[in-house]
Amino acid sequence: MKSGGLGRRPQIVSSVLGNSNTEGVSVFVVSDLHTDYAENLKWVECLSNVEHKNDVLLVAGDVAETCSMFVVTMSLLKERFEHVFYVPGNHDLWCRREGQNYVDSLEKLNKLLDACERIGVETNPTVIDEIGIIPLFSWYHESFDKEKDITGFRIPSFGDGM
Ligand SMILES: [Mn+2]
Repeated sequence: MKSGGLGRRPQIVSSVLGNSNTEGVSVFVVSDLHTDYAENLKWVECLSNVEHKNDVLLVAGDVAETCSMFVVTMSLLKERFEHVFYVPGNHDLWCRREGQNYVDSLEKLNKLLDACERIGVETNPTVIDEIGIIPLFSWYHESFDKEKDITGFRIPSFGDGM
């Protein structure tokens, strides 16, 4: 097991999918699963076990507040998707429900990244079917965005066709 998640920023690695799916890979994005809530965990459990075997899921933070629920959730997702990517959200790093398990949020972050490695969840830049996926460990505020909104482009809901 590698030590430490911070400072671990390797090169982009090509990834070859071992399938001949002519429809190509679909990339889904989800955030704020908050599976500490039973109904949210149920939603994850109900995601298809067969529909997304070739697909990519980007998990954009706030999976759960405890490491144990994080592992349960990410394992369920990895069983359902060929590739699962993860970037941390603020709730994932909270320690208030972890007892004495972690000195601070940075220690917890390293544990979460180690868990991702064990489960097969990806946290490093990777190319899948010519799509570069670059997980960034940083936070965003809408005030950072000075560009005009993109309009006339419909992104289907995650629940469509699930
Ligand atoms: Mn949230």
